[in-house]
Amino acid sequence: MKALIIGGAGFVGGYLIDHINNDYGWSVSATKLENEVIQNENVSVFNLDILDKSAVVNLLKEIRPDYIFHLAAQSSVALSWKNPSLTVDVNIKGSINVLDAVRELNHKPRILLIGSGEEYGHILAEETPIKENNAIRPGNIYAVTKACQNMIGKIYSDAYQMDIVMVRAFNHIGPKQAPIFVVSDFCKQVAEIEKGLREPVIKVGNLSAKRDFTDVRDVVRAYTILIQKGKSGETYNVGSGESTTIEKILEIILSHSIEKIRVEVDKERLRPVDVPVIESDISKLRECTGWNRHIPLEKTIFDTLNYWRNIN
Ligand code: A2R
Ligand code: GDD
Repeated sequence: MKALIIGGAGFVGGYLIDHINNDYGWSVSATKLENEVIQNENVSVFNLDILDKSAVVNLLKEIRPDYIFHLAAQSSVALSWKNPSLTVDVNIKGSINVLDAVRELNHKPRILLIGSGEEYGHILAEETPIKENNAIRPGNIYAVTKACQNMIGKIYSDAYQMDIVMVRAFNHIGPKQAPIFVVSDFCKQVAEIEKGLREPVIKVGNLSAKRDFTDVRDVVRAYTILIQKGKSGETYNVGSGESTTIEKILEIILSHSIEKIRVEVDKERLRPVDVPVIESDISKLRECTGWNRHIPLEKTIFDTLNYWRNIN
């Protein structure tokens, strides 16, 4: 099998490359932006900006992958408030370029399109945990772009009989994640406080939100099973099935440190809209793949904190 990971230099990409190399005999190619780095000898690396449609076509013709994991995105909800047009360009136009380039091929690779639990948005109390066939009511620009990607994926699958499996990924976390995301951000701040690099005050945003966190190492296992077993044209939630308040996450992180740390809300970290609860129902994923999380939340948080402690 030939697997191509588009957006391979990102957080999930690194773990996905390692997982395929360690657990599958597939050959792996991965794309990155010109300024990014993929340090792995067991992968063929290509520069690719998905906004350049002809570059996508040429690369796909050269590699002729059997499986395509489409991870490339502007992946931050926070950044999507600040840069909505970039988010729309990369997540919608970029995804159309990938799908349309695949349509032009004379073979039919299977594509895993990675969307987001954020697509559900304003979830009613009785709709939690949320199933794939629930109404979607996106609450921010990022969520809209991922909802669009999902709908466009379904159209390409139905109209052109393309082999597309769609995912709605809930929050995935772990060592090496960019500190623009909450767990990585809080762990980095605590590690810097412990090293005396900042005063003992942790800056936080909205602590009341509940989100569904899964270790990235479990998430990539779900992706590799779904690309083999997922039903074409279908969407699958990938999450833990449980939600936790950001306040609880903070409490766990702080409990691992002996420093006396004061918590301070930073208004800059509050979003214009932050939906209160996003929690997945993962029965469809379980039925299709038999997947279960292996790594408990506390371990992921501890690993992430230690990652930042070991960064010089
Ligand atoms: O924005 P950068 O410089 O971090 O690069 C990201 C890259 N990317 C692109 N690749 C090709 N063409 C573009 N025009 C383009 N714009 C951005 O996609 C980054 O290296 C990668 C996405 O990785 P992360 O931002 O680390 O996201 P993560 O956590 O790996 O999530 C994977 C997927 C995304 O579709 C998320 O929206 C979804 O899972 O949750
Ligand atoms: N980033 C950040 N920083 N978030 C904070 C902070 C802070 O200081 N304080 C509280 N939060 C809250 C946010 O308001 C949000 O409710 C929650 O923590 C999680 O924020 P992020 O970690 O930035 O992730 P996200 O939920 O916006 O998006 C992530 O999950 C999506 C799936 O649900 C990303 O991984 C997306 O790519 C993914 O699609």
